[in-house]
Amino acid sequence: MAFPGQPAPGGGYYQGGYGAAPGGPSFPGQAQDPLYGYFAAVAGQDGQIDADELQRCLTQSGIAGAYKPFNLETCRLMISMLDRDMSGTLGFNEFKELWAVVNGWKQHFVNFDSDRSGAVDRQELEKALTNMGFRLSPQAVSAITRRYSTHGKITFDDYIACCVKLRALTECFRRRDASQQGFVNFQYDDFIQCVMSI
Ligand SMILES: [Ca+2]
Ligand SMILES: [Ca+2]
Repeated sequence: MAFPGQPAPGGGYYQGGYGAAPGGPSFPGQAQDPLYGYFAAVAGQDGQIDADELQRCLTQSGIAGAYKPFNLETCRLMISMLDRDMSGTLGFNEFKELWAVVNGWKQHFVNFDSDRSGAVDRQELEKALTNMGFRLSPQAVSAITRRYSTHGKITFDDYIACCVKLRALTECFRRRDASQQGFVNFQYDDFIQCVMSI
């Protein structure tokens, strides 16, 4: 059953052409992956991408296009979202997943930024979130808009930060919602760990 904040059935995060490998990451021919050389160059000697390296790589890759490049806090958010082994950095598989997710979100943003102003408004954000499978009340969308907009407009950088947080918190919630009914009992300390680590 879908509930507020929960992607609708069949509307998972990776549907709609995000390009992630079906059935989870599995990269036997890692060295042959076109993204691997790029990853290795960015990651440097430790073979891991930290927030500084991610910011540099996202800026240089031109993934933001004509939009303002990502700020460091957004890069930290992105790392916390996909840092599955809790190392604080991204390994290749984690980076590859991030790459696919960010490209998917960018596509959404471009689609909903219909006047190419480089920003979306509340209505456009609501459509984008619904399209991504989030079921949120108008009050929730308004609260998100207040938090992530400047003069009612949400820039690409803030939009990605918003998507990252929403996705990470939804996953955090869903992991605890065994019956998928939209209700979870949180211990205070667990709640703080969830929210403060994102
Ligand atoms: Ca590194
Ligand atoms: Ca990691």
